[in-house]
Amino acid sequence: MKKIGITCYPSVGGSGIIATELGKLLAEQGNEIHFITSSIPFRLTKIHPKIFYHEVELNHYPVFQYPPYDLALAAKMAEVIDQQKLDILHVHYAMPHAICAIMAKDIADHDVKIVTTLHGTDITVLGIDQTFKKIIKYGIEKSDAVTAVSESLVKQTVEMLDVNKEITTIYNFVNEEDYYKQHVPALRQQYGISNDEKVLIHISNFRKVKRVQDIIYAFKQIRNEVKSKLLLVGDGPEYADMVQLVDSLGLKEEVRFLGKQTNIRELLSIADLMLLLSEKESFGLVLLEAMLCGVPSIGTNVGGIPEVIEHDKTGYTVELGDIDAAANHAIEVLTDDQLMQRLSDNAFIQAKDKFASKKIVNHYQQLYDTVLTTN
Ligand code: GMT
Repeated sequence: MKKIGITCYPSVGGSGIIATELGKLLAEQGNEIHFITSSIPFRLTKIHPKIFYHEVELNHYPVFQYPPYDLALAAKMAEVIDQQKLDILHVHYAMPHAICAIMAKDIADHDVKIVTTLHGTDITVLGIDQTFKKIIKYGIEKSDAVTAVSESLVKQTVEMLDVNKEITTIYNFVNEEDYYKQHVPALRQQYGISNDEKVLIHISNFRKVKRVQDIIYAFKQIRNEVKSKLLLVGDGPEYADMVQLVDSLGLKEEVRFLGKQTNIRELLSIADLMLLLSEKESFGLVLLEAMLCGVPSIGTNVGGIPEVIEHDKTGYTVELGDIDAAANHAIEVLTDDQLMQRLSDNAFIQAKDKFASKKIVNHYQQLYDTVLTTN
């Protein structure tokens, strides 16, 4: 049994989901888990006797223009390391979490090992900024072990930051108990989807990198050939522009904007095909969620996406911005039942095998063991 501290961004997002689900599964294996976060991670909904939550409090002192989150987090981490005698502090996101963890390790009296998991945006977005480059590199190099969620992210981190540190790829996972195909015919009706219509789905935070407009343009072509509806799930900076684009293309009746939703499993259960045409994506957790529900995907040949979607086996990958290719593959899949069945079966098998939660959690456990037995 180990005592493991976990820090992540607790609000909605793939990294927060991974950190929380990892904590839950590690607790089920008998470890004691201490979440050190600014609010309760949104997926931490059930009480577990081996899971504890330590809140990082942000006080507004008049001398500070902004509350110092980083310092408050480092101080809380040091307090929890000493009080709980943590063996491992596993932080998700190098910036600022790895740096805070290193500071906390220096402040604390009890010895702790720092494991940092890179999720993508901390490198691909923040790493471009010269101001942060050195501090992210420092956080990575001073960690006792570093993991990244895809081979592509490892490569990118080494190239962009010139880091002198071994980075282990540990893929993301999804708890198989939460994602499976459900029979929900009423939901189709509620969204006005008729029996002869196919359903395409996109789920994201509607940031620019997700290129939601490419999905809408591809859908316009798909809709010309296949009777279908597009479900756009999520919210973010591009949302209003996307609503306008759908209006201007005359697709208001065919495209449903659902906003943020919690019951993704049910929505995936009525979907035939997932679209993720991002320009940056270290992994694309939604692809894996879809695969477990037997939904194949069309994604861009970008970042970690080709490690998740196996071209012509579990879906298709297309070049960034190649809307025609995305639409053509979608039309091919949606009009060929045999092809659809093959991709759907393969996607499900791949999710259960290559990305099995048990396998991934064991990989993290092995890494913790290695870190604890080496200086
Ligand atoms: O996609 C985002 O903008 C959110 C971000 C996050 O912090 O959750 O996602 C990143 O981490 C996920 C979990 O590892 C990955 O599945 C996403 O691909 C990655 N996003 C990007 O690389 C843009």
